Amino acid sequence: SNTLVQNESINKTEEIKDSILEHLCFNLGKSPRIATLHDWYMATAYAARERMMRNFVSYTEKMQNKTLKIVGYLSAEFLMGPHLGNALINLGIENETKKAIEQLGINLNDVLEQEEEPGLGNGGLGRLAACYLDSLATLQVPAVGYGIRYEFGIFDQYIRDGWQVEATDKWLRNGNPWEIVKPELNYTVKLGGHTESYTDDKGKYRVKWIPASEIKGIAYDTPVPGYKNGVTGILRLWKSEAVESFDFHAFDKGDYYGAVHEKVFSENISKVLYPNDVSDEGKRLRLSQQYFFVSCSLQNAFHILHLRGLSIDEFPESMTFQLNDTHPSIAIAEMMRLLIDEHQVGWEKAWDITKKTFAYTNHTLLPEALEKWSLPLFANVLPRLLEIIYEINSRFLLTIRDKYPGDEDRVRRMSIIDERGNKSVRMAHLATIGSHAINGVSALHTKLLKQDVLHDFYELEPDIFFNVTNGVTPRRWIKLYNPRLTSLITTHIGESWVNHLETDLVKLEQYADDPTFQQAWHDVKRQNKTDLAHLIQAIVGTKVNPDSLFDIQVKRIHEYKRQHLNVLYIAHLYNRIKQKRTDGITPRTFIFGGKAAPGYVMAKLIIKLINSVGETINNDPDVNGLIKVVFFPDFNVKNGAHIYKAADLSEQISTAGKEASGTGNMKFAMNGALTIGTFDGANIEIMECVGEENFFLFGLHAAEVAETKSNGYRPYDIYNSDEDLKQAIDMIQSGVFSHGDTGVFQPFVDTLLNYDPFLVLKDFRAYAECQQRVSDAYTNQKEWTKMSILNVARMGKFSSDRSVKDYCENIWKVNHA
Ligand code: 26M
Repeated sequence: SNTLVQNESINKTEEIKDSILEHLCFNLGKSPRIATLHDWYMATAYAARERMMRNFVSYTEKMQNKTLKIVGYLSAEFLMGPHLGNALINLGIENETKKAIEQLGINLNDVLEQEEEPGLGNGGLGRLAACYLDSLATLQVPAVGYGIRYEFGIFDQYIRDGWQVEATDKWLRNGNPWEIVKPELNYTVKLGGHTESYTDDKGKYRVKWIPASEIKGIAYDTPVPGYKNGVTGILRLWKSEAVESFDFHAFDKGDYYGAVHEKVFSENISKVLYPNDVSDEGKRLRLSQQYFFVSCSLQNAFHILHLRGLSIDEFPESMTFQLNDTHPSIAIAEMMRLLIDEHQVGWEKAWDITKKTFAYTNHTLLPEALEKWSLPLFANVLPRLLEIIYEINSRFLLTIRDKYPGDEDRVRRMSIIDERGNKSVRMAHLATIGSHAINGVSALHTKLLKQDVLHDFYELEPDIFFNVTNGVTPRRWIKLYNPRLTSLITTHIGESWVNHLETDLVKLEQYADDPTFQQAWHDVKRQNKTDLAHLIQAIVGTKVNPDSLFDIQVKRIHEYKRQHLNVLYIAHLYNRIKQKRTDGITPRTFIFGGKAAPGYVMAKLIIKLINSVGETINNDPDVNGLIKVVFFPDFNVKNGAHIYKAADLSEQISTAGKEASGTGNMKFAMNGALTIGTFDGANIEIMECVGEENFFLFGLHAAEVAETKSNGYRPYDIYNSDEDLKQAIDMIQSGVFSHGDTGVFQPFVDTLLNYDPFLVLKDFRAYAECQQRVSDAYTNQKEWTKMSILNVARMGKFSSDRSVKDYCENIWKVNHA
């Protein structure tokens, strides 16, 4: 049978080679002799896509089955990462494709390197959506991911003179072989204008929306392969275009420029991803984007309902929608509009259907991140939807007044409309009131959600609150991006762990004390670090030592994530080195990566600070390479391939209560990094799983953070009472890292000393002490390796397969494999 398997593999290799050559000729019009590496990438991508499409067609067919509930995952972001490597893994053809490509005289890694990733997301929230699509397909859940086909994704980051510089992400410039445009799948979306009431032929009061403009959304489908199961799911992204009729109207009047203007306006809607991952600027175009993709998606859902031969009443059994944060929450009002205005359903029944259909995931507690739209703006862009929201609100507030007579303060707190100051629409309230399930993304986050941000709603309906702790896909984050570790694990426990992480990875525990296994484990990490060291040398030009401790913090730059706490510790170490107090300092390489929102001045200053500290330390002969500091530019999914697998230490040091979950923390730990982290988000659950003795925990609890602040926190007092901290801050202020310039980091120092909103100073001492424990632990390499093995063995819970099963069982009530 072994030869049979071998023959099969040889046949497959031949088949793939033929397919690549065919696509090279017929789709790219090239012969192998003149084909560029990019041509080979395109041809290989088409060959992989072809294999997925067979499954895609049969799966789409299966979705016509009326009795299967389809999950619609509504998200303004899908941060998919490069497709090709992942497709080969999930199709189970990575070895054969490597051979096929080699036989054509090309190296597969060079081909993979050609792919420009679709960066259609900012960070955690967008990447979570991508991991969930992988798990949905792997668990054979009928699902569609609905979003926006941004022409420009998250900006490319460059570093010039230490500062972040942004460049447009032209990801479509060389074509996108993964999408299939469906011009016949298009819907019209109204914007602006006003409403008019009228009486219909049955004498009923009705409302008509007369829009100022109309745009068309076109479906672009990307197949999403399940892991070796013959299933292909769908990512359906909408691109905006002009409605032809508007062009004709302008042409009739002989207004050529007017017609073109219409086209430009329409195409603007899906032009660019907003690069903010926290603070909301309340921009008209952003609201239009949200409404645009939600309206297209819901109209598509009604279309599918019709194709399946089902009635409107059967909507909730036919489809369920998950709202990925409030960005798509206008869907609640749009669903009501479609039911009432377009399908003549009465209010009560429409509301019943809507509530049964939607569920809402909250991803943040930060007040500046809770979406609010100014009332005048909302009325101007979506007049009919605002009327519907008013009606939802007034009916809802009636039930509140009924349940809590005389409690007008509660009514004000719970209202969808914030009446204080400039009136606004609170999207989290709309999402909560219109959903049958609300969830947070880690145990702590859900607890705080119930306690603070949505407390009144929790009191009203405690049973509709759930926790679903986030997870990440082991296919991409271990098997694809850490092949050495994958083969070591698979040699010892077989390969079932790839789609049964929760039950099977734990089999590694038996090898934790095995010296041969420990050596092999250590060698894998060492080789991964060497790879990263070469990449850093090539990209940044800094030479780093693979035998030093690789201490990595990669994530969006934000004050609540406290990259500057890390920097203060580095400044402190430098100070010790300059004072010849080097005892206890373990050789370390500090690696940072992450983008700052273009308008977030403090985040950009933190990037400059990291680079300045790095320049000073890396070039100081007194340091003699004992510590190094590197800023890895343009952190994204593609670069993540080289970073997570090379980490010894994962920095998860947000102010307790601020990081809803974190998912990078999971990617690091399941690739053998130990974590230095606060009592925040999923860190707590990771620590519970891997064991306190295998985790470096420090700092305040969420409750202590709140307490410290309410007691009148004075950061200046801490600065004055901690000599190490004082010296670290003074160095930054006095220009040690800025060629004597005392002005550049002044805003940074001022904020810390006078406000320090995220308690950096308060946690500094605990952090420094914890970092010393890390350094001491790293000197015992055998013990460290054992802790690393146990971390990986016990991370099974954090597979996105487990998260998606939780959603299926508790929220969507759908079956899964
Ligand atoms: C809002 C308004 C305008 C423009 C952009 C936004 C916006 C975009 C993305 C706001 C927030 C966005 O994402 C927030 C996010 O990524 N949250 C993270 O979600 C992860 C997945 O649940 C969690 O692991 C992180 O803790 C949480 O910060």
